[in-house]
Amino acid sequence: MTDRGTEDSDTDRHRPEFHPYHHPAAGWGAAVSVTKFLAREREPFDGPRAIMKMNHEDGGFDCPGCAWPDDLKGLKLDICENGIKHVTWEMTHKRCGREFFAAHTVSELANWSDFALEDQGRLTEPMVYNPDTDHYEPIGWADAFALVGAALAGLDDPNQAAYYTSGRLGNEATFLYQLMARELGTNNLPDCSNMCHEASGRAMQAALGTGKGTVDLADWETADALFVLGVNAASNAPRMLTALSEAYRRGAQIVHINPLVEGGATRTIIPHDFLRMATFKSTKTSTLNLQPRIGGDLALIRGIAKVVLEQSKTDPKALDAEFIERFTAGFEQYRDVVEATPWDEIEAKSGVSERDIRAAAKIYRDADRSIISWCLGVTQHEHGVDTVREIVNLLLLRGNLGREGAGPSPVRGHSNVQGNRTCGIDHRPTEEFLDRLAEVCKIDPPRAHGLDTVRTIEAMHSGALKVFVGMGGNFAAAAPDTEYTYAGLRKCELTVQVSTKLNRSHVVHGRRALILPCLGRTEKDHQRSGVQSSSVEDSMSMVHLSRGMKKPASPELMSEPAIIAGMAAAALPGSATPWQWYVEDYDRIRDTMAKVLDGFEDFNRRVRLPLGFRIKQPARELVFLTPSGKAEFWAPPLPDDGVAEDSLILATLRSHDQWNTTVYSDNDRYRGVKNLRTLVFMNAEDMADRGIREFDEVDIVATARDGSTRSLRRYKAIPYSIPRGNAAGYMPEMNVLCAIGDYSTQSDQPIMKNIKVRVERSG
Ligand SMILES: Nc1nc2c(c(=O)[nH]1)N[C@H]1C(S)=C(S)[C@@H](COP(=O)(O)OP(=O)(O)OC[C@H]3O[C@@H](n4cnc5c(=O)[nH]c(N)nc54)[C@H](O)[C@@H]3O)O[C@H]1N2
Ligand SMILES: Nc1nc2c(c(=O)[nH]1)N[C@H]1C(S)=C(S)[C@@H](COP(=O)(O)OP(=O)(O)OC[C@H]3O[C@@H](n4cnc5c(=O)[nH]c(N)nc54)[C@H](O)[C@@H]3O)O[C@H]1N2
Ligand SMILES: [Mo]
Repeated sequence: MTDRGTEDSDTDRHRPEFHPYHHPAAGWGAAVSVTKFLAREREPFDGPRAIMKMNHEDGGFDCPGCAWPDDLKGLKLDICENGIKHVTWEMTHKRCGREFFAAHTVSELANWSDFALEDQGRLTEPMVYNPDTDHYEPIGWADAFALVGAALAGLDDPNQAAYYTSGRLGNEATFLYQLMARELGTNNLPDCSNMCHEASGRAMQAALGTGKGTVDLADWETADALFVLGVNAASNAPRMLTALSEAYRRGAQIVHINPLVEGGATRTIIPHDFLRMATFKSTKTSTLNLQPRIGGDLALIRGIAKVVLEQSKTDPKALDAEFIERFTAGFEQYRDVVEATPWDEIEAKSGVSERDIRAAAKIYRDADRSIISWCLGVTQHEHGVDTVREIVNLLLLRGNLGREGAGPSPVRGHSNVQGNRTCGIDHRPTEEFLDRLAEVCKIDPPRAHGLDTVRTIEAMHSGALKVFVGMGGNFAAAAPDTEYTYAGLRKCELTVQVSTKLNRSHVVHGRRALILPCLGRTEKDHQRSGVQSSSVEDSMSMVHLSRGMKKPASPELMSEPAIIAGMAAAALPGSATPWQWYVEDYDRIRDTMAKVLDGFEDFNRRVRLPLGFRIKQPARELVFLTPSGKAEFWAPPLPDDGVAEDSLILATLRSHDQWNTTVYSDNDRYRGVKNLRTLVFMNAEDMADRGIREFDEVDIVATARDGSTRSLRRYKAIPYSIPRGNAAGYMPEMNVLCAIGDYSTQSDQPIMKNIKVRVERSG
């Protein structure tokens, strides 16, 4: 099918298409896509102007998109297509006000698509659900807070409420939010991290005594080898393409490890390099692409380690013996386990040949400095924690830690998801943190661990949870087991959603429900002492200020800190915490944070430095806050997924044109797909075995660990370069297939990249 211009009939224009993509990532395709998007959101002028103010050295707001750091030199305008879409999405001129809610019942809206809901534009005033009319109706802020306060104060036990955070929330609001929950008496702080990088945090905490990566962008600029596992960089961290292509140009080796060869894994036009864009010059972004089977990373890394250990018998420089001796524990045991693992097991479990693994190992051995970077392809598995630990094991073998150009580098998701954890969003807080909080804030925080995302949904069902507060995000759509999660939310006595746009979580709600609309990151936040800034922390632990400069979408909007303070003051009438005083001037919140949080000393001054400041990583200084005081090797067994003959392992992914639960269009440019999301990417031979041809309609039936089944009907099969036995399709639609009980026993993360399915032609 070809593009036949404007005379197409409507059906033709929306007909699904699939043409494998052979162009470099970013560049003109991205520019055209941005232009179309800006036009649709009616933002052709404001959009670009806002973007010029984004990510700048002093002033401007932090891109609300991904958590990839800004260029350290602060000189380049390092923007990307998806960042532009993201900002523009927030700045749309469309409004979703009281007239809209008066015109549609909630039952009607529940039948709308996710796209149609968000497409109504920005929410403008607080709304409360009226069960008698089945409409959302306007409510004043004071009444809304009183309603929340009464519901929370009326609970038999503070643990009957949960406070969800999506990773957009700024640090100051984050701090107030966790303070509110803990002053009320609960650690029920589920967050999007529970579905995202929980495995990374737990693995690195255990191995290195810090839950974060240890490298920064300067390290990316000096590494000799970069290993990128389970990241779709061109779509989800596009500014990483700049780092990859610059690395390639200076001669570094780049190894992509991914069951799919993604858009950014071959060539790119550097997103901000307009001259290269104009001349269509692309740069390579890889030296080696390996396609393991889904879930095969641990075995693959083990294979690389096996080669390194083997070489060390004849080549003493293959290992950094001095580093291992001085800074690590558990090496001998690890070595024994690796040496005892046979190649046929490594090949079978990784899906990669010994020869290819040796090629990757050679790159690793030959590099003086290596960075290993990963995202959801590694974490959303039963063995996510073990796999990240194996990554750390491999780094330790050659002392790739605590020096320039080397170390672990998880690619975080939401723009401030890392800051949320740093500032107290954790359902398993440490005793030291709670002690400091108690001392500085004069509260008596609960010590028992709270509920994470999966446990929150289960508690909704059992009746143990009655109030759900969502601070951003779209819990109903993002969480696993869609029907089960919906039913849980509907059982709540009250659901409160603090949001910028209408989404699924507003129309799948509790007996009573509130929508509290807030300022977005691009907007001016006026408080008593003047215009406020909030701070955020990127993937590489840089903390800096973000200041919105756009006129708010509606005069009724409140900032997130102000909404939290309003709820807290209403729920805690006797509180000694000066909630309103904090909101008048965010410097006051920062002064308190400086006393509670490690690494935030002198916060107000340091955060105003031109590029902000970097939170010290003890592991980077080779200080390991582990029980042994050393970096710990760990020798996990290789996992066995045990898939039945007729089953496939399915991974749920993002398309190029979406932000988590927000879908911008039905296109996925780098995968060559147009006008289609209800698809499943399959290996051509797996299709042939089942008598399935391109675009045939298929049913996908997932079998959970407990034997229960969930299904999606009439999806279209697309032949794709993916290992046999594997399949992939889009989140959030495919959350229907993720059973609530199928979470990792290591991280408690839903295993969203490892769903056992059968695919058959629709009957
Ligand atoms: N534009 C845009 N940017 C985003 C987001 C967005 O939705 N849109 N989301 C943000 C968030 S919250 C996050 S967490 C990140 C997510 O960023 P990614 O982790 O890139 O997100 P996914 O789309 O889930 O893609 C997972 C990648 O892992 C691969 N994969 C799947 N299974 C395996 C496996 O077993 N092994 C390996 N090695 N690879 C595997 C897939 O092929 C895919 O390339 O992006 C952030 N940035
Ligand atoms: N099957 C499957 N499911 C997944 C994943 C997967 O790979 N596969 N990935 C998981 C991951 S990594 C993540 S991070 C989660 C994401 O889960 P969430 O973070 O819960 O979801 P988002 O789609 O990012 O949230 C979008 C909503 O946030 C609101 N919003 C946007 N900006 C703001 C703001 O500035 N303030 C406030 N208060 N609200 C705002 C808008 O109303 C918008 O509708 O999904 C998880 N779910
Ligand atoms: Mo995420």
